[in-house]
This record gives sequence, C-alpha cells and structure tokens, in this order.
Amino acid sequence: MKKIYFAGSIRGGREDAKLYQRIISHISKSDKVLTEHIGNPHIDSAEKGMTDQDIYEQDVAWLRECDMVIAECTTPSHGVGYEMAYAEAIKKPVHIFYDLQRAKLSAMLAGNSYYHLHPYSTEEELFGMLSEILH
Ligand code: 6K6
Repeated sequence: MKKIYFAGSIRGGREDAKLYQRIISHISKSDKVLTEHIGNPHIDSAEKGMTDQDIYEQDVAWLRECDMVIAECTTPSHGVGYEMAYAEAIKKPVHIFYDLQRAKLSAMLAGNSYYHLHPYSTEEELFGMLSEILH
C-alpha cells in the first residue's frame, strides 16, 4: 500500500472541499492517504488546538514520509504551491490535477517539467487518470 500525500486548498478557499473528499475516498480504496483531513468540511474545528507551527511540522513530516504527492490545484493556494516546491526539492513524484475550464494554473507549476500535469474536463476523466497513476 502506497502512502499518498494529498494536497488541496484550505485557507486559499474551500469551494472544492467536496471534490477533495471524493478524490481521497477514491485513493483510499487502494492506498493510504496521510492527509485525510483535507476533505473534511469542518477542518477549522478539526484542527483546533494545533498551531500553525504544529501544522507545518506535521505536513512536512508527512511529505518526507510519503511515496507520492497528488494535488488538486484548481483553487489556488499558497500552502499547496509551497508543498509542490518542497516535494520537488526532496524528489517525490508529484501529480497535479486541475479543471481545464476553471483553473488558471500558475506558470511556476505549468512550466516546470518535473511535475506530471493532469488537466481534466470531467470528473470521470479525473478519476480515470487517478486510477492509472495508482495501479
Ligand atoms: C485551520 C484553519 C484553517 O486551516 C486550519 C487547519 N490547517 C491545516 N491542517 C492541515 N494541513 C494544512 C492546514 N493548513 C494548510 N495545510 C496544508 O497546506 C495542507 O496539506 C494543504 O495541502 C495546504 C493548504 O494550504 P492553504 O494555504 O490553502 O491553507
């Protein structure tokens, strides 16, 4: 079972939180998602008691531990951008998904050939590509 670090926007905006939940459920059928909380609609209260420093240290430890990073980057997020760069620096494979109609992916991700980019038009397409990556 692979350990997957799933990244998605939190303070950058939660409009795709339900999509993150569906992606996490899909990955969890075959692999271990270290960051299950990303799909939690009540993440603010779920993380109550954790300082920003606690969150940063936990997430960096999970990034170092994981076998693969999968990010949904349609909603822009400073934290996700940071995680993409960190994952590249420690040479973890990184797969970036984004909705072609809704996303304006940063050139700093779109222009970097290190990343595996997965633009999608439908959720069906997204889940098809996700299954291929995980098999
Ligand atoms: C409480 C209030 C707002 O956020 C919280 C709890 N925070 C977090 N818990 C766990 N991981 C986090 C948290 N905030 C950011 N991250 C990490 O950064 C996640 O792994 C996400 O992939 C990414 C989101 O960054 P922002 O900049 O959108 O928050």
